[in-house]
Amino acid sequence: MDPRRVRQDFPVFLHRGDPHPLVYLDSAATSQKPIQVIEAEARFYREWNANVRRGIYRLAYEATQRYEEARAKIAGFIGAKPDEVIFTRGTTEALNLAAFCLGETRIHWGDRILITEMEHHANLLPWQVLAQRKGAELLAVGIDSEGRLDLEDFRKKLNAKTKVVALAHVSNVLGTINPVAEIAEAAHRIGAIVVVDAAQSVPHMPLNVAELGCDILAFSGHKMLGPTGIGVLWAKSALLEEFPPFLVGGEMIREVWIERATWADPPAKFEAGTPPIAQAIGLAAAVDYLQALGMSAVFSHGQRLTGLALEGLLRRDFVEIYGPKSQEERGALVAFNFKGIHPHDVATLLDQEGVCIRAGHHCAQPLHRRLGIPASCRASFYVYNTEEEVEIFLSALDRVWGVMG
Ligand code: C6P
Repeated sequence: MDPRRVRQDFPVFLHRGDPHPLVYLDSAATSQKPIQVIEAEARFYREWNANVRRGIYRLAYEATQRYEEARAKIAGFIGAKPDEVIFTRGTTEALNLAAFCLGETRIHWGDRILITEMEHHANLLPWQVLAQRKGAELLAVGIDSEGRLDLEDFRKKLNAKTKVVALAHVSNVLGTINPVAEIAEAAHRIGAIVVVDAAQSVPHMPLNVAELGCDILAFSGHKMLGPTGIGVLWAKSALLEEFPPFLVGGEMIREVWIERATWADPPAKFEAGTPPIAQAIGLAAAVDYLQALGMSAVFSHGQRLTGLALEGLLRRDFVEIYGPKSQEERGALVAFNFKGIHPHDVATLLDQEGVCIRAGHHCAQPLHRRLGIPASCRASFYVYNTEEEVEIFLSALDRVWGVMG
């Protein structure tokens, strides 16, 4: 995979080259979009725009067909069946849906929900609210000094009362790749449901839900070259049959009376109202784009760049790094701090050189508390980043240290 060739498909790099070429190292927050995705969405509006599942005229039929084709493509990307794929607004909504529905069907007073200390708030707060609503117990599995999941702590906390284990596949701060298959096997032995927040993994690595062994998986379109406003909840058919609807309204019903209603089959049962039609079509174009690059190549490229960044950061003694020190255990991002300097200052000075990184708590406050820091800097990499950009980033860090250190 040649990132220089890939970059040419991303209009933002042509439009934002002044006064510095854009060095975009914040794809973990949201990725840039290739022209193929932008065009696919625009083409829908130009040529097929109609609401789906409603009209009996040809235009509406074609719009519905394109929307369902998008679902099938996205399902195939994660090795799932189309009817198991629910379109949501993003990972956050998908995890809220999962927590709400599991709360209605599986969680009772005194049950245990296990999460981890490295969760994004999107995979913490829905469980926290559910635990409070149901009188369940919410426990977090700890991490070791290098930010790996403490599997001994997991085994200790997993007991017969545990009904749900919810964890990130890849941490958005530590970068740690969690051993989901191993965790799922242990959780399934006691009958718990395994929910995976795959927001930081689906965009970056080949992923198959059957091999991963989870029951529910959530991810966002905008972190994988797709549009904002669309994400996916994948769940096993049996769970989707068992779950009540999350949102209610148009298009998710079979029959409605004033005092009661019956529900459509999944996935429609979970897609109340007009869905994100153009966004689904845009996301399918993003899947086409990633598949043309090859997900193994996407993964290796991310590993190579993050490995270079990690090596460079480890060589600088004014930098503190969070997460595993070896690249094999990480996804395509690295969080760090300059000793004694606020991450906002680092990010602001980098911005003056055209280098975009994220600074803050990255929606993972309990993790930052556990690390003993209020915030961190984070650089993240994707298909359009080059080795040269990693070098620009590292030498910009030296200049920042020269000014601030
Ligand atoms: N993380 C980041 O800069 P949404 O916002 O719903 O598309 O995704 C939420 C989410 C859930 N889980 C993980 C692991 C995530 O990384 C994110 C989004 C962004 O790290 C924005 S805070």
